[in-house]
Amino acid sequence: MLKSPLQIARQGYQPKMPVALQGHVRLVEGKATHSVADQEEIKALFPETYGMPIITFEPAEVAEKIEPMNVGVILSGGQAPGGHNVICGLFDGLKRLNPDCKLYGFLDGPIGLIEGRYKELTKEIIDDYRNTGGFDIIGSGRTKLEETWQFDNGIEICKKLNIKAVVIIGGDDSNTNACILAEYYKQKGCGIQVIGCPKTIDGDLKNEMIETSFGFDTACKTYSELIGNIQRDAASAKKYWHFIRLMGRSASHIALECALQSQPNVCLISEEVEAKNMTLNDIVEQIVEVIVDRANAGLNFGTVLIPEGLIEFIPAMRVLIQELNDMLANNEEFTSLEGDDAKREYVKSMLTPASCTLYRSLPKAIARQLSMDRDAHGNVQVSLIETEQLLIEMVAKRLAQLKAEGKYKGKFSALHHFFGYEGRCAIPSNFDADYCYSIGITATHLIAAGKTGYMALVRNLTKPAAQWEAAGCPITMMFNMEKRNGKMKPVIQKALVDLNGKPFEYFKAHRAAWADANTSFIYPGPIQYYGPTEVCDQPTRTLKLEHDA
Ligand code: FBP
Repeated sequence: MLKSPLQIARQGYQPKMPVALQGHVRLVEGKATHSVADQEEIKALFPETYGMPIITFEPAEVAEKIEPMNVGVILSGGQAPGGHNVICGLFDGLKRLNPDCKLYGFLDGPIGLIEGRYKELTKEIIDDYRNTGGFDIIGSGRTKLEETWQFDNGIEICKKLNIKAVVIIGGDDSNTNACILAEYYKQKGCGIQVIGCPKTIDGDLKNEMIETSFGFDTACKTYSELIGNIQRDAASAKKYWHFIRLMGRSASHIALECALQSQPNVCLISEEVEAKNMTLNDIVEQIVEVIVDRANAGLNFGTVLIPEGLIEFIPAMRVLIQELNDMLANNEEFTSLEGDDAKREYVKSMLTPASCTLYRSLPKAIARQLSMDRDAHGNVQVSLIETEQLLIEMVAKRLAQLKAEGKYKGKFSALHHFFGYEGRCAIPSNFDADYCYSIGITATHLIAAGKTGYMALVRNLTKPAAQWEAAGCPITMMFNMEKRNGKMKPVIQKALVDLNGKPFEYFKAHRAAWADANTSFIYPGPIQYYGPTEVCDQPTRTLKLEHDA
């Protein structure tokens, strides 16, 4: 396979690691833990895995004698830079413990475990994927691992391959299910351990224990580079407003981090939109105000960042989307209708009056996207809704009105962009390469110590990698009870942008200056892999602000 010079150079990169993981390792058990909320319910649901201690790691003088063991690994959900390095860390960690250990990858996500599809990950395969982006080493998928028959299928394949532990690399849902699986296997006494690892570019898997999910760093740096390039073009040509939608299914962490890195003229934060109970028109007014002010100073250009999940955080839109979800779930009458017009009329006739008015006010293309694009679970797929186009259309309309009233004299020419898939498989930054490799090594030590129902973590991430701290955290500790599909379920709470948190506070204190006629764009440039540490190894602004670093 042909490789670029950078690919070849990165294959030889040795990830930096916390001191505690560099040689022989000793596990230290802390005090018993409890879940963040709903302790009694969660304890009852997880009798075997509730209350376990947090585990930390210390350098040891001598190696523990470890019998050869086989481990299986699964990549779950959307791609995130660094996933391959978790697997490389697992492989190297296992071989260090005992060269006869084996690592198996289950193919295409959790379905690989359920259907018994796997491949052994040999040194040749692993070496080819060191420090690379993507999940293509074994593939990923979104099948939910939640039914007992699936768990039982897992036992069969693990017994066949003599697998002692399964490592699940995924987001909040996948780690929740990893814990349910761990509990099930422990209750059954089948001897299979389950360890989770925190992945998602969205950055919404974080809490007291998880400082950041892997992939967020690289994805945000990739998008910020592109935003910076666009901003320089905008400032050079002086004729376009760029509306840029950024991935992040629900939370706006990516948009916020990109704003902190690039200082656009406007950045919308879905969590604020919801907290202020804003309507679509309020959002349009907010953007229009900045455009008019800049036009008054002769600046008919700028950038607007829009989080992917925005549409679902506008309270009235949320109600409309919920009505559509309920209406369209397994609706054969709707599916059998021919043509967009018939479908549109059907939808209008079924909505409540308020939602119908909102639906009718939307551009037809957006209304169609809202009513047609559903995922396998019957939910609207936000990554397919072109919110940036919707806002451009509405802003243009409003500016035309203001022009007619003599209140706007500028020229509005807008271009739209969506950055998501561009960043999910980027070559991992040094931060993600180092972080993920250390997570993989941590997971091997947890497995060797017989732990199950734990998440492999690395903390103290604003410090140089040598000072990072590896840990194992019982997943039950992160649980609370939430209503899902009408039933109360134990889940890891999704972390939305905290409107009282330091990253948002900083943004709030500076956004007026960034909107201002004096352009304050920052041009972050591409991720650097080689060079001074202040250029190559820095964590995100979010992480630094959250930890006063
Ligand atoms: P995960 O939560 O699985 O990490 O995926 C996140 C994400 O990249 C979102 O940002 C985006 O909305 C979604 O996946 C896109 O999903 P798909 O890959 O199925 O198009």
